[in-house]
Amino acid sequence: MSCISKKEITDFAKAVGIDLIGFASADCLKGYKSFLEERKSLGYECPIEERMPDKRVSPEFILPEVKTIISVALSYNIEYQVKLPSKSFGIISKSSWGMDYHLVLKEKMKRVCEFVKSKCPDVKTVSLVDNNPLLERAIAYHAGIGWFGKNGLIINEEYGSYLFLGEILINEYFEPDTPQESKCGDCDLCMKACPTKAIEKPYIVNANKCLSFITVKKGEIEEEFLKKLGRRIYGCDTCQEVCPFNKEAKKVKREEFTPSKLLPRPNLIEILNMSNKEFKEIFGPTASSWRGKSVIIRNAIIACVNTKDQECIEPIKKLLKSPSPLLRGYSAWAISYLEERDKAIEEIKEALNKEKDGFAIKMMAEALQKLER
Ligand code: B12
Ligand code: SF4
Ligand code: SF4
Repeated sequence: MSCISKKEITDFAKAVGIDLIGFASADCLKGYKSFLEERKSLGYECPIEERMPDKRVSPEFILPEVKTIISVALSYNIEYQVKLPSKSFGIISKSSWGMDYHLVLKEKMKRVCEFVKSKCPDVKTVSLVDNNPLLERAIAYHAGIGWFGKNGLIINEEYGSYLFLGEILINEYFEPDTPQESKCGDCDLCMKACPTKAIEKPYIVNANKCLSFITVKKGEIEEEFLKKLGRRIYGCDTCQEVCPFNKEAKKVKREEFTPSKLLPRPNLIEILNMSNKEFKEIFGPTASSWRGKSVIIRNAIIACVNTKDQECIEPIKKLLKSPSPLLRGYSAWAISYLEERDKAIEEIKEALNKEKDGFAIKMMAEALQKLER
């Protein structure tokens, strides 16, 4: 393109704090349609993914004149020492520390688009981060940002895999960059470490078994995942924590991702007692709030049971009267594990007598059955 070069865009993007940038052809996703159809037939697709394979591989549905996709990546591998409380704590994935990355990355991409338009006034651009049907990892791979790790994540040799991805669709042609060969080699540490064996084959993640999805799933969680959730309140970092490329990865100083009100290891009792206002203040500015308060508190209840934390009993007893049937149901379930048997039977029976919601009744009845066996 004559009005601006790849180098000028790259230099400007780096100047506004984008760590990695690459260029991919607008049709780089076309070959993935059959892969998506196979994945769907195997039941690996989770409900929060776009269902229509055509939409997933067609940037022209978003910008009809698109010729190039500029892929950008922002590291969230920040310099930060996590303080481990002695007890009653949950775990928040690194991807949700500090400010919501959608906003942080979009702001930087907006500046890149403005810069391009200042040189090329007629150019059309669309910026995307996460909430879009396109296969962002495949775009990053084709733009040479990194390779597909066996855990499914895009890994860059210098920055590792703690990267957020974004794209700028643009109606101008730029020479595509070269994809990188996988450097995973014989390593299979992520596959071994995954608590649910969600990485069913190298590079293939069954999203329905991934704890990251389970922490945002609405409603009831299948029995087989309850213990495996451990202390996780939002997301899962296990397959990245064990990755040798993250051990060596460059750390970044990034104010935006430094934890503020929501700590990486938040106090479970505070989560259980949280009002709507406190939820908005603590979780609202981060990427972990989109599923709402009840899902986060449900996960905290499960973490209390998994860590056999007696201090959780009183706040959980209060949740038996919560307006949320999900929380009333999970409180009864938790009381059957944490409370002394006779007291637990009495408390759950009292709640069950007043209960009208089908889900909560089922959870309470199952908790009683377990105790009276
Ligand atoms: C739905 C979704 C999820 C779901 C499903 C994830 C999954 N693995 O499928 C859940 C909730 C589980 C999830 C979890 C996470 N997610 Co997510 N998620 C998405 C979302 C919205 C769509 C992903 C998707 O469609 N997956 C389905 C499959 C088909 O797509 P894929 O993962 O790209 O699969 C590729 C590979 O399998 C590869 N492939 C297939 N066959 C083969 C064969 C070989 C040999 C090779 C080499 C490759 C290969 O090609 C596929 C097509 O790209 C994207 C944003 C987006 N629009 O893309 C973010 C995104 C993928 N998530 C992201 C993040 C950060 C996470 C978490 C780390 C968050 C956390 N800490 O909890 C975890 C990681 C879990 C994991 N191991 O993948 C980042 C990934 C950044 C990166 N470095 O790769 C993205 C890109 C969001 C963003 N904009 O930054 N996520
Ligand atoms: S995010 Fe957790 S559950 Fe999902 S594949 Fe990685 S280790 Fe497994
Ligand atoms: S842990 Fe090993 S196999 Fe898994 S993504 Fe990292 S290098 Fe690849």
